[in-house]
Amino acid sequence: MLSQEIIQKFRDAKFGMFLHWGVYSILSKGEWAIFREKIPKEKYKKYQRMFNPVKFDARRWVKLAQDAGMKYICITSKHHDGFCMYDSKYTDWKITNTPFGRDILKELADACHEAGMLFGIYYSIWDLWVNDLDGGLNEMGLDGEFIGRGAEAWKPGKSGIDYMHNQVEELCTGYGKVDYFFFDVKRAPGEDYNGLELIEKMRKWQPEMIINDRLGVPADCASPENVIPDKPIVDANGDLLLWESNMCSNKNWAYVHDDKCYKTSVEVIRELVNAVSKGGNFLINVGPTALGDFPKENLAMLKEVGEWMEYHGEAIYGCELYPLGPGANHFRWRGLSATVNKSGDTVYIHIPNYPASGTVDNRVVIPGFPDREVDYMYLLEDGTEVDFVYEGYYARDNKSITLLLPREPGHQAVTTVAIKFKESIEKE
Ligand code: JFZ
Repeated sequence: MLSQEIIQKFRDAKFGMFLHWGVYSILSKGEWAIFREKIPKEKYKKYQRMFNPVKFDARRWVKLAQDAGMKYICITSKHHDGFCMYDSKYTDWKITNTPFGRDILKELADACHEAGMLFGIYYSIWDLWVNDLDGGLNEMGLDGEFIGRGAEAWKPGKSGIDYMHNQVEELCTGYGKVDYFFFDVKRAPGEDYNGLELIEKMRKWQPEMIINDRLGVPADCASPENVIPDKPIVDANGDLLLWESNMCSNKNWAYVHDDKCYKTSVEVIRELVNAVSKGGNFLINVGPTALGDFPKENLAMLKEVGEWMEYHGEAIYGCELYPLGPGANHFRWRGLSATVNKSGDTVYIHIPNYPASGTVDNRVVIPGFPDREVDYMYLLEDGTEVDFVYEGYYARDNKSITLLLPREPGHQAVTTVAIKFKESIEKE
């Protein structure tokens, strides 16, 4: 197992960018295009001849993520269509055999290391082109359902497992430090990839790398998809586990020209705050175009998220969930949430959609702090002091607190109030 220190370092990073990018981006029908469109494999090969993302600029991508307040990125090195976005020596079906010819993973890894951005690799275990590793993909129906032997019957074979272990070795040894490894995905109970042995090898290649839980063996990070769980993810003892929600920014992972259902910055900020207030990380996806651009809707979203993060980052990075007292459920049900910084001297109350949610006029009632007395409060966005009174409806002992916020709305996405306590001042 990894040390708590390494786990905590990744947890503290909170916010990352997921990138789904490959030859399928040309089809613009999602990363499952070959299956969904039932394209014969021979025909699909033409996308290797077509792939030429002349706008790709690794440093620019990393800067866009950094300016949005993200601390890590995670890119598809290979999706289920088997196409390698890096120079694998085990296949010709790869980026270095396109007109573009450059090792995209290498350029991104270098740009991340240069910028101090944590670097993560997504790797699909299933591979349409590899015998013994196709996950039944060659027998997949329109909606990804098995139409052949069926998921239950499918098992990976030795040559496939070797291929996969070899590629994981390439990825873990050829790209400098890798901070995060995102396997995708063991689905059927019969799938066994010698995962324990692989993880043992991976720990040697990258002793500080977080490995997600989709290889089907115990690993470091749980990976709920397209949802923020209702509650923190904990182990049998109730201790918080490392977890990260990964989420599309529209309705697809890879670029789809026709999919304009992009999340706004407001939605993304609220999802992030929701995840962090439950002790989790948040990985928002971007599907770059065939040319290597980000969709303009994503660019706008990233910029605005970055503006919010500039003022609110202290309530996110390195923070923990704050277990409020009696009334916490009611408080959360209203969409309100809380985080606390490492030293514990500041609690942050997050109010989405102020003044509409959970508020009466300019008042927001929060459960109190039974053993601490509040000294002062202010808005993170501009430092304006927030008045408060010890009253409300959460606890009979009058420990509820009513925040008296300014009349005009705060940040539309999430207005955050920082609360400082008397004891923490006296300690100094
Ligand atoms: C997988 C991929 O099939 C998909 O294309 C994308 O890359 C996504 C991130 O991962 O799909 C999954 C994997 C796991 C679950 C659902 C979809 N899951 O655990 O619910």
